[in-house]
Amino acid sequence: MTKNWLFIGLAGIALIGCNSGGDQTQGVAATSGDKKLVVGFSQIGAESAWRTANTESIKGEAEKRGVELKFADAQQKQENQIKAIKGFIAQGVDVIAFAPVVETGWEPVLREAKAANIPVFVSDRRPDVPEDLYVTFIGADFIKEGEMAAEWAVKEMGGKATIAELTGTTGSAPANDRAKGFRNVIGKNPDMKIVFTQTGDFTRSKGKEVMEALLKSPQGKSVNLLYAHNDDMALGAIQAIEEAGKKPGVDIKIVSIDGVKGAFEAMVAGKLNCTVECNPLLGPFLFDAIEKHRKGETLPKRTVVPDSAFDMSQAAAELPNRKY
Ligand code: GZL
Repeated sequence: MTKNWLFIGLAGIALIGCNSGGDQTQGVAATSGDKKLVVGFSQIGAESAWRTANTESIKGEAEKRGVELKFADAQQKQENQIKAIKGFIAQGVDVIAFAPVVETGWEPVLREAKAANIPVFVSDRRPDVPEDLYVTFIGADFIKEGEMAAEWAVKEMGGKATIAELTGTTGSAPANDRAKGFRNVIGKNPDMKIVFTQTGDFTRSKGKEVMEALLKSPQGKSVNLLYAHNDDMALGAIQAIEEAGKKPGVDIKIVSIDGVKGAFEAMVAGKLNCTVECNPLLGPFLFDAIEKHRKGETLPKRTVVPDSAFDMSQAAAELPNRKY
């Protein structure tokens, strides 16, 4: 089966003007006549700076386009997301969008949305369901992000390192794929050895806690490179490394993913060495896709938002440009 993927630049898709509301074939605007477009959005939670920026982008774009947004925060629990989606179906929203906290367990509720003839748009993370259950999936290529992190690490460490890995939420697409991508590259370098891997659930507090325990263990003594699946866990680990009397960014080099402002500030301070950007500002992409769909256009099943990597040497110049 050919993959119908679309790579879009960060400028996003040009907004296409729409007309009347309601009829999915004639094209609709976010507001038309007396009825606002109603979108139910199930968000994962508020676990990281990335997620906060993602939420602000979704909410801001809905407001800008006059969309009535029903927003539900699931506190990182899948059962809360499923409950929210069922609620959106019961309320008869026009569109459902969600960021699946983990990959599996979505098929029954998405079949209910399909039976109710409510189109579903996937934002940020991939669900493991048949493609006919959603219109399109908009998000980054997490495997590529893992590969970019590893390519930087191999170069920085001269192909030899003892690596600790802080993984994201167990079962989530970013955790699965960032681990896979990292190993795609590390696997080609026998002296790059991953000796420890544990989840920090994408949070700063858990990242600190896990790193504290590692540094107290015999294994921790030999670690000279940390790979964190997101910046928040890396920032927590930096605190733990300092409290253990070691220099983050020097004694233990650190590469992470997201590209949030805190990571750039840590790089300027010499405590973080590289971050791979993962753009959270998905609001414009999502609402462009919804409007194109309602205009009757066929969308690609996959819209990849591209990423780039930034190291310590670029941090000071890039920091003022950061939007999140
Ligand atoms: C990635 C996103 C991840 C971020 C984390 O697209 O799903 O979830 O990397 C966030 O910061 O918690």
